[in-house]
Amino acid sequence: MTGGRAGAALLVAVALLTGCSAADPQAEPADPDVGVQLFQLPWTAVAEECETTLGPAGYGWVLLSPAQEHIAGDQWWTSYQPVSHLVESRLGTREEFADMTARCAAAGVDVIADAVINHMTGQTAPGVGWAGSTYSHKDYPGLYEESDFHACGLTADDDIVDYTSRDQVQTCELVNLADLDTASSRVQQRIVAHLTDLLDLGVAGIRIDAAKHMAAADLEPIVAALPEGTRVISEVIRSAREPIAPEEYTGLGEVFEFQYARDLFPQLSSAILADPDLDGQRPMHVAEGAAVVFIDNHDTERGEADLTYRDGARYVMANALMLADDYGTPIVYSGYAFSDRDAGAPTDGTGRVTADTCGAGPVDVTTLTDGQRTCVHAWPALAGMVEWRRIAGDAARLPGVDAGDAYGFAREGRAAIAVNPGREPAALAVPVDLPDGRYCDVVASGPRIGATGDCAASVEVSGGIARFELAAGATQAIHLRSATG
Ligand code: ARE
Ligand code: CA
Repeated sequence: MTGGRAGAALLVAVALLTGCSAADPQAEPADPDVGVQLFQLPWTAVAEECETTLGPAGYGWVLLSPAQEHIAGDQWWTSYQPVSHLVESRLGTREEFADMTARCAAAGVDVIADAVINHMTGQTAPGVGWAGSTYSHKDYPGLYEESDFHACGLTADDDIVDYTSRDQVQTCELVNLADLDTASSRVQQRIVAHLTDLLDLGVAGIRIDAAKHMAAADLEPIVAALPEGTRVISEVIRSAREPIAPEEYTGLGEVFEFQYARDLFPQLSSAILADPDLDGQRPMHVAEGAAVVFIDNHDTERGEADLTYRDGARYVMANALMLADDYGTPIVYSGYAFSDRDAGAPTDGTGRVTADTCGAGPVDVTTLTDGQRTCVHAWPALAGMVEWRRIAGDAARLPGVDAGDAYGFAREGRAAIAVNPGREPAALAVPVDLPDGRYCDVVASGPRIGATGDCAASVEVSGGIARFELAAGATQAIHLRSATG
């Protein structure tokens, strides 16, 4: 990370000139860069989270669930079957959407919309959408007609069967979802109109749902038609067995890097952690500036993710390591408890999703009942690590140390973290460039800048060594501004 090294070099130069230690006790938090996915959370509740938890904790952006009109039904995934481009859904009205983006912006939080533009519904029978629009599989009156859709003709029922076939993946139907002919300029114009509408309503950018299922060349003119500075994050699930790679989409903006969590999970389950390549490109990862990294999302928590909200401290550990890293832009995931994969968030008598919000404070994951919000973004440990990351800023990630099952590393002159994924308590000495003293552990205590509450746990630093005492399964993290007294 060249910026990090240059920044660190500058700090050292300043320290030499002023005769201070390299550690700068006045370190100001860097600009927020961490995102949070508030899965299936209504717009009124998102606005409240921006004001009460996200803005104050220093999150920089929030990813929504899709906002457009969708098919009727209770399942969460009805959101991913668009019926029209009206911004009316079980998550809220157009007015509520506009109010949310304004309130989030005022709280310093950008809003990123989830744009479902590869397809319309997967229904075989005609129906009526949430906002009253009628439709059938390949007919959306006033918007799309049969000729606007692909008819791939490559499989028996035009559904994607073989992900090793680029043509199938991009022109056949993903789980029977009517596949738009995204190469057509007529379709592109309608998509651009929808995205422009979302931007006019105040979003800062978009997630492109199912981007793998559209040729990057189809997406290029769409993205080029959006205002300069629009943030674009493509969902392209990496698979070594498939021809379509996330790298094809980095010309459009960022991509979700699915390999990141896949690399981390086996390290945590085996309790053998190792440094990533700290100087070069990480294998099987997109270039650092293009990567949005995450431990889980709404699909992987229902599928491949080893760790989810249910895992409590180990989930915190995974998220803390991600937030402490110097690769990519992290996004934290926050949804609701479920045992049925398809179950939607709780609704009121009218079918609207209820606007549950989170107070600050720890959540006992063992007592969550189905439908209850997990509030992961508000967990003190996560909010504490968001603060830690802002203090670490662009300081270099230093080589890690390990002892038994414990592993830890420092961000030069700013912060240190240690984890113990093993089954026994462990002590770990991490070299840090911090002044001697006691430092509050922000994982146990939450954010410390401006905090008035007690410090729940602390770590001693002396002679350039932070001495962590880690219970089995524990994570501890300290930073320049978490010194006690
Ligand atoms: C639902 C029903 C289906 C039904 C369909 C149409 O479950 O049985 O046929 O409706 O009626 C979500 C849900 C789906 C849901 C769909 C539409 O997950 O269950 O279908 O909404 O309501 C691939 C794609 C990737 C996609 C994942 C899920 O490449 O883009 O599949 N992820 C996004 C969203 C999803 C969403 C959609 C796309 C659709 O995040 O939430 O689906 O808008 C390998 C490949 C991956 C592949 C993966 C799974 O890993 O490399 O590319 O991901 O397998 O197949
Ligand atoms: Ca397609």
